[in-house]
Amino acid sequence: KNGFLVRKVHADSDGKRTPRGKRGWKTFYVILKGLILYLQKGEYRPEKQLSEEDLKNAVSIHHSLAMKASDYSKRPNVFYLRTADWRVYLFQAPNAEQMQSWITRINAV
Ligand code: I3P
Repeated sequence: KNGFLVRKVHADSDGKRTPRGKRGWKTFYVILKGLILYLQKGEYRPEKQLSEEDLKNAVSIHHSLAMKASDYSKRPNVFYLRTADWRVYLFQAPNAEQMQSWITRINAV
């Protein structure tokens, strides 16, 4: 599965609150491949190699949990992703259907 998502980093590993200045929303082209969510910055080109930065942004979704962010009302269609090492991301999907589809796919891994 792939598509555009807007990401906010809420907590770094061990659940430590992500510091100010690193909490902004950023758009990525997201590719779910195996146990990894690849986040590609900029325009999506299938032939493009993942850059070093893209690899740094990649998220392991092994033993992670995705759920609708019902308590977050500033933007619509937002879900949480909590990873095995207690990182927390918010992802905004383009619509409710896409949000549900990402949640289902991530939790099915
Ligand atoms: C963050 C940015 C986010 C905001 C976050 C800010 O600043 O403005 O949009 O989250 O608030 O810290 P920066 O880009 O400098 O990291 P919201 O959009 O959810 O308000 P927060 O620290 O209360 O999460």
